[in-house]
Amino acid sequence: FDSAALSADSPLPLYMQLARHLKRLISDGTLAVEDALPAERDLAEGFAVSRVTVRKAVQALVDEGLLHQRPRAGTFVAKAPHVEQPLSALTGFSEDMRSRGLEPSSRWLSRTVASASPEEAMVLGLALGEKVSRLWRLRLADEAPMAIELSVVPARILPDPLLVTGSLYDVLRGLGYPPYRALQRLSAGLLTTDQASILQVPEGTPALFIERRSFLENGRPLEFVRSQYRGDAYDFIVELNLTT
Ligand code: 16G
Repeated sequence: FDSAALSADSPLPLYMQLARHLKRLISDGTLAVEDALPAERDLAEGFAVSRVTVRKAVQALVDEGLLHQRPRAGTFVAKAPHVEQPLSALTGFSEDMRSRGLEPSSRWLSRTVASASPEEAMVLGLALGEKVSRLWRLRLADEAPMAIELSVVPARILPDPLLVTGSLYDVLRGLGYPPYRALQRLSAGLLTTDQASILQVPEGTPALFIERRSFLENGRPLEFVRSQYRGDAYDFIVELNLTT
């Protein structure tokens, strides 16, 4: 225990400082998935704080899905849900998670309307200077971070990212622009320090990088997505057929 990690002079309440410190121990791998957290009493002594402070810090991380409690067994570092994702159907994250009984949610990393970059203009078939809505989101399942996703949609289709409070695909369908077809590229990579900290996994954790381009039924581009999926949380399943 590093009681110097907490400071009574900080404007941040002690329980939040402790929660932040425990989070760091999880994200740098000191506390691994399924490791038991030391007993409340030991944490309180080790960090020189009250048991109430420990309880509040632990509860905050339970609420965030980083820890889970098993009655009479203790508190453990939570595993991300493991998802088997077929690659044959054009579905969105929210519907994928719901169909597995997991509750989808998102945290905004940023949202902007801006002129398309040259790359975005080329991919989305836009004139230079045309506007796009950019939605950069952390996607979670039952509060566990699963993927980081940057979706870019022409602003004449989605004029304002603020229209999206839950599922992007639901909003696009509601606006009369249902995704009809998509091309997807999967590649393996290592997460950068920033990506790892957003996904709350140790730096250098393997990930799947997925790019998706979706199209409308008339063939016009609808979205361009770049995402980083946790390698430990996903298996992608493909059906193979004999070609004749
Ligand atoms: C999926 C799609 C992404 C799409 C999102 C919509 C992949 C690799 N990506 O994550 O392209 O924007 O679903 O999800 O599958 P939503 O409807 O929950 O916002």
